Amino acid sequence: GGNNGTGVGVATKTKPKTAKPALYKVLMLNDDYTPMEFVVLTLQRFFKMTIEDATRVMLAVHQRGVGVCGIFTYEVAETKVNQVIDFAREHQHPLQCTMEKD
Ligand code: TYC
Repeated sequence: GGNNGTGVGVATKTKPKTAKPALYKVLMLNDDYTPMEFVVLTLQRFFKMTIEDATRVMLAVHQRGVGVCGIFTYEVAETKVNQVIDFAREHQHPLQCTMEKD
């Protein structure tokens, strides 16, 4: 609030800045064995993608080797990576997922 040495206050307000959290990309990795349909299902389930967006991301990963599923805070990204890896393992697919600082 303003008070320029006069003792007279001016009602100003500046927002106290809170540090923005670091963000992390969750990356899906290609492999030769996981069925395309399972990758699409995984992207829909854990990243709330439509079937159209999930298919686009899956095909990009299939063609380029890696693709971004989303960008999250550390804890959310870590949870999603673990959910994907657990889901794939349960279905005996080698699908892998990782995270990197954005
Ligand atoms: N390459 C796999 C196949 O041909 C499909 C696939 C796509 C696997 C994306 C993993 O992250 C992945 N069946």
